Amino acid sequence: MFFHVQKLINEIIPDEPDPAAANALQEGLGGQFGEMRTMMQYLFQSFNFRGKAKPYLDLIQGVGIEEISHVELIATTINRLVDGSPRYNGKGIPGEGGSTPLKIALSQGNIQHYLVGAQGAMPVDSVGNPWSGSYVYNSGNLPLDLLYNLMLESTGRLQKCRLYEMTDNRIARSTISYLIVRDHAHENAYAKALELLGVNWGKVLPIPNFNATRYPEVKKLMDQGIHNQQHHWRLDGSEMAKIFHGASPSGSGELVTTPKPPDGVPFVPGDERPEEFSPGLTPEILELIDQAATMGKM
Ligand code: MN3
Repeated sequence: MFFHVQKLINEIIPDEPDPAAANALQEGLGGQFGEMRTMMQYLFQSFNFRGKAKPYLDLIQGVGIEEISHVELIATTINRLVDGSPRYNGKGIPGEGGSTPLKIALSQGNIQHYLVGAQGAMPVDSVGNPWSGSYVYNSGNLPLDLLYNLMLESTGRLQKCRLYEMTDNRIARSTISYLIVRDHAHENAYAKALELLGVNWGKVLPIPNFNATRYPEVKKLMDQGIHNQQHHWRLDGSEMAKIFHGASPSGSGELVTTPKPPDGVPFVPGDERPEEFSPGLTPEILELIDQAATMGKM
């Protein structure tokens, strides 16, 4: 059972739209090593968990629940990057006199962001392949699952560092930097879990083998210790801290399981886009919505 707070897990810094960057970020959402995979992989591993290793279940499930918020964060970031990029901004009637308010779709990013969606994120990768359930690895063997999870986080972080080097748009970078740091935390979590199972992973797999503090936005978050923190999201108590504590396996300091989730920032729905017929509410429909909202107050 899950509860929900209508907030984003981290702040998205405003900047100009950038549809090419939005399309690059689709890899981090719906790609083979993207947030949809981490979310589904850890949730399926926790749904199918067997036996008595409860702290391991709590760790995998806690990270999986955080990943739901990462899917939400990167999808919202893609929205902000693509939304308003045609610069139509409600001037006149869309298409009036044969004008082409969506012309940008023919030359920038992913045409489907304008043609199939209404300037919003899609569950696809950066070349448009739909997200696939076959990306999910859940062998049922705990050490193997943990090893794959570590590989998944490491590859995710690698790709996000490449994304960082592709764009300096602040909308994109605020989320890319946050996800680089959280991937590092999750690498620490799975590496620590393997370490406690007797795997000297640092010798077997020298990952992470690069220091992301050369990226200023990442350094700022690491200075706050966000790469060494993990929250469990549980209202009924969690045994995650039995694993996520002590020295970080990547030598990044002390691991801390926090008693309280991050504060988050308010979620604001996007503006209306008449050139996309979105949300397409006529005055008559709006009146019905107003009526429903008023009734709800009774
Ligand atoms: Mn993630």
